[in-house]
Amino acid sequence: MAATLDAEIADEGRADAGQLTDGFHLLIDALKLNGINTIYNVPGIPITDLGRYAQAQGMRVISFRHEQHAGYAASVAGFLTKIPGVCMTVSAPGFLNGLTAVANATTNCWPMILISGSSEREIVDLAQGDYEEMDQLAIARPFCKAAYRLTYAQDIGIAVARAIRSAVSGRPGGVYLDIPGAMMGQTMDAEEGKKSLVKVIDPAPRQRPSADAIARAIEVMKGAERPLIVIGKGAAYDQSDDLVRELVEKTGYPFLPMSMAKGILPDTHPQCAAAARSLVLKDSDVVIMMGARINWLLSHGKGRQWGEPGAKRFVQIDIDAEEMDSNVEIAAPLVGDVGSCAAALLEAMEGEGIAPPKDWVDQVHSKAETNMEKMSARLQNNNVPMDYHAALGVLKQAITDRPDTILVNEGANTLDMARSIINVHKPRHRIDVGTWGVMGIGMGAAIAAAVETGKQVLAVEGDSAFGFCGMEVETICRYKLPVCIVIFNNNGIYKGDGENWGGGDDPATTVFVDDARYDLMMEAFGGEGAWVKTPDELRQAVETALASGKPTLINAAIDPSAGKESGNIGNLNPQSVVAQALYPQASKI
Ligand code: OXT
Ligand code: ADP
Ligand code: MG
Repeated sequence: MAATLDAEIADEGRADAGQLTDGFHLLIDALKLNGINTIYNVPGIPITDLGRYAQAQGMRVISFRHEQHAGYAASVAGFLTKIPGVCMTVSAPGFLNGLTAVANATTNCWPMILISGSSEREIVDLAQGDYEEMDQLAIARPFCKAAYRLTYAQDIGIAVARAIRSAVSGRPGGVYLDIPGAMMGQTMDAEEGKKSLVKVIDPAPRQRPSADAIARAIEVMKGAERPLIVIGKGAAYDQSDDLVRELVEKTGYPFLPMSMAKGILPDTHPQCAAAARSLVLKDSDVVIMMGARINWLLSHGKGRQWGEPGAKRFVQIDIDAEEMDSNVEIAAPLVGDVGSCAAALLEAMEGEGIAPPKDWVDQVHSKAETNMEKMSARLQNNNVPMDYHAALGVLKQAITDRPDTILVNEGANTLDMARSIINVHKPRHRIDVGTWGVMGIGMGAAIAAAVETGKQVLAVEGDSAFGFCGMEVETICRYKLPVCIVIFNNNGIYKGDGENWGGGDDPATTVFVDDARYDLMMEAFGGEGAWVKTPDELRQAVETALASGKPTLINAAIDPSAGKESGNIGNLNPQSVVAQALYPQASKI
């Protein structure tokens, strides 16, 4: 509903102007018209009132303590719902804080819109030193999929429509919308304003692959002796869960879920090859990529991990044609959305006798079983201080008991071990550091997951990872969100037992204060805190938290020596023979 300003207009002697609306309300109306009902924001000049008015007009406005986390929340909302999440910030510093999240959203192919207030254009363009002066539009451009600036309130409808379509169509990404403060105060006739709004029809049209492309893919699949399907978070985003499942089951191929694709088919599915990762990557001969890039997370499709160079044939399903051949030759590119491609493949497979040889399936199954048995024994340990396995064994069971819980996960060891240990049972029920491996996404992700789905969230956080976003526990308490945070507190980054290699009094660069009481942070804001040192204590605390739905922070003491440098990706740290000669400690890492 466009707000009417009769009273104010009358006061100002402008009653003859009729019923007016303004930039503030047109923006709110344009978002609502397009099904965007939540804003993740940090208030301040010039958008404080915009937040108030949005709340007054029935939108949910979640105010954060820092824009980066509001931005991460918006991006995760986009991932979970396919509707761009909106983050709203003030100018210059607030905008820059939010920009990290837009860049991260674009990198992850998640739709979000960053809306930032900006200062007087004339003053900014002449660099005359306005309040929070910055040429935000120019700065935003390289970090997003599209960037737009509004000058006139009458263009709000079109600008919002453009922002939404840019964010969700084709490969989704982050969009920046610059709203100069002066524009928000512009008024126009309410009826005209209403007519200027645009409802975006079919913002992300289904993209069907061509029949030729499907036939080519079927030919490749027919020749497969050791096939594999790799499922990525593009497939999770697509929400064609039933079609993906049907394709996997009808082909009978082993499947490897990338971390945020876990749960499209449950990790406990008999065809899941997560526990035979090395084997399937190395020995497969045909690999079907579904919404997953062949980037660093898959060693670019090359190297020892992938076996004999050039021996594999790839079928790749991706919404973005430019993704094809980015790292390796794609024998059968399928440009389209995951659902349409899966449906077309299913249809074309009929009667083609596509099935994997039994010995390949048996081999993968037996490797996975062996790895899972080995793992299972380690999860039972009762060591004090706890190691990662003991603590994660408890959390694995908690999620098995409550599979509707959304798992958020960040850290290095905390991330890598939780990924392989905690089974995910439902689509889009695992949110983590994504393509950039970014630390600090945890609280924004947890808040968005709780707000967008209403479900219980379990955030499993390294103590360093949590430190990037810890102040948002106040936000969690303020909005009374069902979020249970478990901090794996090993007193540091990767490990808590590092030494200062110069021998001075300062602590090592990677260690934190011993036994930090993160649980008291949660208590400070009225939530529940627990400091646990054994698997039994952890089990009890998690059970209480998940049963109550109350904001809870469980500070779980983990052996400071239990982790590995950089978790599973230590190989990415640069090496130098000079450094190895200088520092004997280097070899111990
Ligand atoms: O097949 P094999 O035999 O190979 O075995 C594999 C699987 O088959 C098997 N497996 C299983 N076995 C049994 N049962 C089951 N169910 C099962 N499932 C799997 O297990 C192995 C391994 O399988 P996995 O995990 O699938 O495979 P792998 O080889 O690990 O996969 C490769 C990758 C690359 C796909 C995978 O490792 C991956 O996804 N990695 C993501 C890594 C990542 O993104 N890390 C985060 C960044 S690290 C670093 O940059 C950090 N920083 C710097 C920083 C960052 N990032 N951001 C910002 C803004 N500033 C700074 C910082 C500060 S981490 C960090 C903080 C760390 O400290 P914390 O305190 O937070 O955390 P702690 O480390 O805990 O202290
Ligand atoms: P992961 O990290 O899980 O391997 P990536 O983020 O690397 O996944 O890859 C996701 C891919 O999915 C991107 O290349 C993106 O273009 C693609 N994608 C996004 N949405 C869709 C969709 N609806 N259908 C098909 N592909 C999609
Ligand atoms: Mg740590």
